[in-house]
Amino acid sequence: MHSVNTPTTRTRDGADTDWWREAVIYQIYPRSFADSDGDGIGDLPGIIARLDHLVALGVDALWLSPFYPSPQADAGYDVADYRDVDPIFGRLADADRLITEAHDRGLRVVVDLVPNHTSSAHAWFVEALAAAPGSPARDRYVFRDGRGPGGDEPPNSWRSVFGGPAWTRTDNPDGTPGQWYLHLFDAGQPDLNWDSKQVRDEFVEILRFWLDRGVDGFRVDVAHGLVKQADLADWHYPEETTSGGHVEQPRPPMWDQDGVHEIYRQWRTVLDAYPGARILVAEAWVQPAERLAAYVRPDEMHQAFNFEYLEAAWSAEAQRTVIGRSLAAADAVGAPTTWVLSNHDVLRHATRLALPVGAPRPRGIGTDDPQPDTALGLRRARAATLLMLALPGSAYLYQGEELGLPEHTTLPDEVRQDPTWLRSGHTERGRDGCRVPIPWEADSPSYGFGPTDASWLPQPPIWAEYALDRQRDVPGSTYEMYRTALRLRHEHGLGRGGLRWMESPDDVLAFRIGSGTDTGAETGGEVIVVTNLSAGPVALPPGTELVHASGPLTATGQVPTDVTAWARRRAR
Ligand code: TEU
Repeated sequence: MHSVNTPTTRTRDGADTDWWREAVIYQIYPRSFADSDGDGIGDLPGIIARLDHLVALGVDALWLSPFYPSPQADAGYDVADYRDVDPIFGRLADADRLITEAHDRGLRVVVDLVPNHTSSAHAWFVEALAAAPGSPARDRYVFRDGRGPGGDEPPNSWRSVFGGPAWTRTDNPDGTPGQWYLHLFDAGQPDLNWDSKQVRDEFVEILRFWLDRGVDGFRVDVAHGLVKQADLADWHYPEETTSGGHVEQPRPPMWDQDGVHEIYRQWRTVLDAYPGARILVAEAWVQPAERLAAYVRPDEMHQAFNFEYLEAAWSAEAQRTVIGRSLAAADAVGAPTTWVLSNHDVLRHATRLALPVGAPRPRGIGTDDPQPDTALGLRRARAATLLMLALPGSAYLYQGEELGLPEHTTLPDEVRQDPTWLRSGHTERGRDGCRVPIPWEADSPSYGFGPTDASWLPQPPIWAEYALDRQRDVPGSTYEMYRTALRLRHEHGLGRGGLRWMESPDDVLAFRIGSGTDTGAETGGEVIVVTNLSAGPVALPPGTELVHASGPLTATGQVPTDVTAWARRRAR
């Protein structure tokens, strides 16, 4: 069994079979990365044209959010055809070219797989609606009769993650009211029935379809949701639908059922039959860390997103606890830990970390909400990033965070597209603010996102300040901070070192990390990481010198509040 302290094994031909154990993986949200044709929606040719950015940044792999044919009821997480590319993003040939061009640059490619639900426009669901109750076509989904007189009430009490009931009633072919179908998300995302052998067989074929095209792995959407408790029992903690299990409550009947693991064991055998190391990454909102670790046992998935880390408060105690617990839980099953601060579902961390510690975390922020302190958020985000990139295991970056992008917190409500806004009856603003197309060039139309001014969500004027061309080669810019961090992380083997905590004041995190082997004064060697979450400056440990920092040190060389410093032992 592997341990996080086991160095990466490289095969003799140079192929890195364990690349994923310490990989930095960059999430591309195709709608918002780069638009080649000027329609205001990003696309695969746009991504290809910008691949060199990822090389310059220094990441190992990219993960693409869904680009498959879809009515876009949930920005592509409603898949109508798992084996093609939506015309708004390009053609299947573009996906092939993207994989090849990424590989040519030494970048691995992970695609998104959405197995919990299809789109309501998927051929299977169209067939199911036309078929009779109890028919094999309906058995691929979760159809039930309603409760109450005339079956007018939903079959159970479950709520959709986006708000409203998790059930929608169908019409019979003759127009009379019919059965209800389950959708844990939008009504346009009917849940599949994973007891169906056809469903299981189909997804194995979908895996092979993309593996044959050369992808290096799959990010598995809602990996904790596929199997439901057989009796579909009522559930009386509605808020629980938005997460994957609270420690204090019984396990919800729709999340983290033991039956999901058999599915991933089967998928693992499918992946292992392919050459190279192809990976499965669980998107599973499951806590505590020990239950999440079950998804990454040696015969299941390779990684699981560490949302407990993402959600941890910006305090030394919370950070120290979550780091320790995450490492222990993953190490117990021989998996690498993962770290993530931002993605397309949460407030960008440059904004989130400015919110008061312990305050409820909104899914989105609007014009009439209190506006977070952008400077404080960025300062903490940079400190958090430099802490994260020093931790052992694999790290996920979300497009635009390398520019220090904040959430767009003043989007007009009329332009919001996240189904959450509508389904919550306009009480939850939803996730549009982290999905705004990113800025490349300050003085170009749509800040270089595309050749025209079009942008499917409006970009705020402050985007000019964050544009890549305003940060490239600018010492101290967020972009250069990321680049240097990724280079040093690689040179010092930070992703694969064992973490050793050091004595430090309560509100300061300090640890040693890295290969520790003597690979020369300029490259390699142990790094000492200090993150100051206390109110005043702290000194670097004696006998060390600064290598990198998330912000300037004080005039006397101390680490100020909300700054992370990387140091090394001073050469004698
Ligand atoms: O998200 C699953 C999910 O449950 C959480 O991300 C979260 O509850 C949600 O974002 C509400 O804030 C995945 C995808 O990442 C997300 O974009 C999709 O909308 C969802 O699945 C449905 O496919």
